[in-house]
Amino acid sequence: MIDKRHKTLGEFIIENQSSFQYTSGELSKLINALRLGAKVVSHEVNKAGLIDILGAAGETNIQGEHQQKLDVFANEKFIQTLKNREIVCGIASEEEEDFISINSNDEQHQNKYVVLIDPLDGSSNIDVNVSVGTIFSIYRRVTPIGTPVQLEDFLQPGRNQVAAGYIVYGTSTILVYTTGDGVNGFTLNPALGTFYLSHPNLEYPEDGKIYSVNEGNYVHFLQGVKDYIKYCQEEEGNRPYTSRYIGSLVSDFHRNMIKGGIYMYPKSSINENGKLRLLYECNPMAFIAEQANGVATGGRTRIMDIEPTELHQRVPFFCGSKNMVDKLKEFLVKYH
Ligand code: AHM
Ligand code: MG
Repeated sequence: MIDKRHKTLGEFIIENQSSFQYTSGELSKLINALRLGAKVVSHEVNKAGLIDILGAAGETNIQGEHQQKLDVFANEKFIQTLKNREIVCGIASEEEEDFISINSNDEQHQNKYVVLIDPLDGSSNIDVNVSVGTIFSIYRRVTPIGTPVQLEDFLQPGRNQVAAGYIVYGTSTILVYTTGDGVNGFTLNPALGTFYLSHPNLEYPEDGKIYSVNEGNYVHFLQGVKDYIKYCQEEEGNRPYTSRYIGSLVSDFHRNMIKGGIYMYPKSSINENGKLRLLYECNPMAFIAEQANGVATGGRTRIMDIEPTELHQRVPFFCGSKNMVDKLKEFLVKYH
């Protein structure tokens, strides 16, 4: 039975529409479209284990197409959903080399938002049944409404974001988002296809006990990061911390936000800018983190203050409970 106290995402969006700064209903429609995309992708991700079996049997889907890789599927579904609903003027995706301008007729040019999306992050985890996720970020265009979008509409610093969110396809599917007024999480009831408000006002604990980093890269890290990792492992006070690393940013982030922790993808001697993408991964996560009383930094600079120079730019990323990130920064400034 459905608990009457739990609002649906649809109800929540309508109730909160008036709190958006420049409300016209457009942003609500846009979040609704992402909600729909999330349900379609969630359904497909849950069938992922069967794809090999279906593929082996030479099965094709309803449109007569062969089974696709899930990241390609997710990319197409989100783009299609946003295009069909005619609510954005441009989309940039981690899966696409260039941005997409939605300009098939004049009316569509009237839309003022652009969406940047990582349709299926952590997709190397799919084959082994580990959680993956979608990350999205929404900006108001900076070029005039009614004209085709330009690169500068996408290359905006993260502090300009109007909304950002992620979907974790985990033991349940959870959609978490912010419009700059706190962070809320909604869990999908797959039987009904409805998201319910399950995590209102999500906030990082100020301190935590979890550190998440790919320690296989330890020898390549800068000395400040190495020292901080050693600090996490020392026996003193509430340390040693627990090490947890799934290798799916959304899942590692989601757990750390709820339990208290720090996520790190530093630069190294083999990846001079780290691995994560500023526009599709770091900025949206940073916006959510800050809205949840957490901190997100590239080391010295606040993630959301970095001026982007290219669509697929990578940056080092450190994010989590305030006290933990502050401590890490103390180690970083000693050397760099
Ligand atoms: P992807 O966009 O190619 O999926 O890569 C991003 C993922 C993140 O989800 C995850 O935190 C990170 O890559 C893991 O990288 P690594 O395997 O180097 O630790
Ligand atoms: Mg990614």
